[in-house]
Amino acid sequence: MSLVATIAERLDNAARDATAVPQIGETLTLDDAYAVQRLSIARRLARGERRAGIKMGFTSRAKRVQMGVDDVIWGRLTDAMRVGDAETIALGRFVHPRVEPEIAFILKRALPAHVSAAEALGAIEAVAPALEIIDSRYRDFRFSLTDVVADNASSSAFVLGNPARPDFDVANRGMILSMNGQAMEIGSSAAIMGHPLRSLITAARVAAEAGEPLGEGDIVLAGGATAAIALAPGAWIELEVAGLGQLGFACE
Ligand code: OOG
Ligand code: MG
Repeated sequence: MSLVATIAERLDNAARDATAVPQIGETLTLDDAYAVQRLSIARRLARGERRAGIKMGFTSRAKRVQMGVDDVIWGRLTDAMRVGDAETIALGRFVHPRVEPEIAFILKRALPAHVSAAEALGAIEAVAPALEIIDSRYRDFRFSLTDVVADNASSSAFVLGNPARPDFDVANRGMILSMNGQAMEIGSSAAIMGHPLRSLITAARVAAEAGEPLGEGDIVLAGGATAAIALAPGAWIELEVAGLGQLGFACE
């Protein structure tokens, strides 16, 4: 088995068994790291999961500062990662889960690599407030850029709130992430590349360049607007996005 395939298997197993693994250690190029990610997701697809879209990472300064990584990255979403609004999530399926506030786009048609803001807007079926549960498979939630890319950008689960009309203006919307009724992180959708639509335009490019262009029905998570917070059993998480509504989940 090639090195890339060996690492993909190790990370896929770590995610399945919710056990932390050491950082990769070998020097991988960024292309190698994305190849690991593609192979690890291919293992999930072979088990029957289906592609659901992509997630963008480190699109806000708050996230880059929290994790010490300076580049925008992306990962793949599958249907098995989706959790319904207001559900209870068993934290035993994760290593050390955190949650962060996001904006999601749901697409009604395909997007090529290079699109204008108007073209990107025209492909949106709906926008929704969203929560992403990230769960690095690396010990202590510490990683390099290539480590986190190989580990599918820490993606583990996501929750979408009620979808709003596609022309809802997602620019500069207040976002409040609370735990047990207390505001923990307060931010704005403007933290996401200045405007979440920029993240969608970038998502179109990276997905097309990877040979998996965005298509009808795909979900795109634009990236955390604030730092992520750690989850604990018994916690009740809620996100309110001004004008767009709220969503949440309970942890057990
Ligand atoms: C990597 C994932 C980053 C985001 O929204 O910025 C991300 C991590 O923080 O572990 O999902
Ligand atoms: Mg995220």
